[in-house]
Amino acid sequence: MLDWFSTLAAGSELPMDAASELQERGFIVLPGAVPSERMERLADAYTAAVASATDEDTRIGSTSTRVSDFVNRGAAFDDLYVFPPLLEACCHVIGRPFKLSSLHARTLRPHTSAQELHVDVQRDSADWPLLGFILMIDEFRPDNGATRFVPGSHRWPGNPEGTMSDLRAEHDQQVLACGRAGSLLVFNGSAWHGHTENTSSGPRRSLQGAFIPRDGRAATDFAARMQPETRARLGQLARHVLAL
Ligand SMILES: O=C(O)CCC(=O)C(=O)O
Repeated sequence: MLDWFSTLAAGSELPMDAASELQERGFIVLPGAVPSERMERLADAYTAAVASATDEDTRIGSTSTRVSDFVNRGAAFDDLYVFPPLLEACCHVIGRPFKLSSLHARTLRPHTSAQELHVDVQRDSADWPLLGFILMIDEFRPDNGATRFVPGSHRWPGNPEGTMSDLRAEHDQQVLACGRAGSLLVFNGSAWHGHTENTSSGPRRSLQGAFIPRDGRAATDFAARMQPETRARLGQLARHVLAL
């Protein structure tokens, strides 16, 4: 059997400066992960997939609408979770064999408040370390809810809830992860983060997911949900990443 982890870890698709920034600051933005000429089609596919999802797969929260399982919503989304720089980032952050835990759409609606600063996983969980990623379907800007991060916080022993009295308040070290549509935000799930206020009149659309250690418990059971048409087009690497 192929040793996928060693093969991926030996790759050189993630520039060295990006790898060290991810290690030091806990997040990076990779511009042009999806070339601008492909973004209109991808955004159209996103809108169609969100519109046709069942109520069961759709969660309407206070700021965002989420639709689960973008592994099974069309070929337009296939490249994202096997994007080589993303898988190399997993090797750096997770450090051992990993799998996809979730891949969902998140539309942050216009005129919504900031999310609480949080981490995605507790250190004593089987799902730690977690590597999160967000593909910007729309540009992420200061006025439309760009994700904020507290650089270096993935190395701190505490969590925001143990440290801050108002988790929605600005943190004095926070920075915004802005980028053009098609940029890929990659982050260590222990970094303190959350979306900011969307004061604009437009939605901020994104595809978001997470990778976890292979022996962790995936948020989505991709094996159980696998559609025959998806299975038919999956390559070996995708099958491995989905733990099929
Ligand atoms: O949408 C964002 O900018 C961040 C989302 C996030 O942190 C989460 O859903 O846990």
